[in-house]
Amino acid sequence: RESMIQLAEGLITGTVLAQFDQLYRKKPGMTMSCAKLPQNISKNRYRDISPYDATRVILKSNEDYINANYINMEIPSSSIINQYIACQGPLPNTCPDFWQMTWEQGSSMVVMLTTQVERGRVKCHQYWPEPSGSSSYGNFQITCHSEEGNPAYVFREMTLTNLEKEESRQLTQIQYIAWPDHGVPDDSSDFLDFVCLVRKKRAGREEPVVVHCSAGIGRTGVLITMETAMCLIECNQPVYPLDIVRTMRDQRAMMIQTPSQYRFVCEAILKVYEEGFIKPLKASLHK
Ligand code: PTR
Ligand code: PTR
Repeated sequence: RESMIQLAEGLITGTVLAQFDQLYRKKPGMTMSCAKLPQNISKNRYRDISPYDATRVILKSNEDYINANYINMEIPSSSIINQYIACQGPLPNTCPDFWQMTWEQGSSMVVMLTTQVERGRVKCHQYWPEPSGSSSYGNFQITCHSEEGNPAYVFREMTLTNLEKEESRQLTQIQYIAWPDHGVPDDSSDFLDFVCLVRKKRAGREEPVVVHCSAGIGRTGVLITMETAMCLIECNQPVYPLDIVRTMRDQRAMMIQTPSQYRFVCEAILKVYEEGFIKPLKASLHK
């Protein structure tokens, strides 16, 4: 409760945003040299967004590079550690790598926070086939069985097949579509419902949830912050959003891109706290 009062006051006085502005974007001492190797340059969507070497996801092949980091968020005084892989939106030439990573890490859930094209610019390659279609990406075949949703988000159920091993797994992809990059979601209630759904779908899955937007820092950072804050509130732990951002940035640089994204998530945290979970509960009953 104290942490919430502190947060509400900080939002009014502006100290919350000032602290965010002062926080390091990259953790001092962390290197990112693998991203800059000549053979890896074409695997980065943005020249200025690279994964730390220490926490990057390593593919189990000779060409082991992908622009992705593990992010583990521990909830104190509980046994919960929410595991994520934060990555960039796949490029045409990195779709096989993306599916290889998803397979090797055992992930069965992908959260996508961008549309393929925004304001005329390509933000992410469509790395899955159309509903009831099938496509191959390197050693992996993806079949999309269903696509359903509402104006804010879309669910897709897919089968991921490792062609070499002749093994298959089910995978759920949830795409939030009402969120431009560098911006904030159009509606915080829709966004909170979405985060609740992610939490509900995550239940019982130990493996990391793959989260991506276009660069894999701004919107991805907001989602991880929100889910972490919801868990903390449920476990009766104090919520210090700046600590959450720091913990994320210690594992992937630049998580949460703009002050307005930080303000948005802080306000959403207060809203969840004030509404005392009525909304999340309703959303899960509704489903
Ligand atoms: N160099 C790009 C830019 O600043 O526009 C990198 C970038 C792109 C950074 C998108 C963040 C972006 O948003 P998100 O991480 O939410 O996709
Ligand atoms: N019922 C949800 C809500 O409005 O909060 C929205 C929702 C939409 C939930 C689609 C699940 C959906 O996918 P599926 O029908 O595949 O479970």
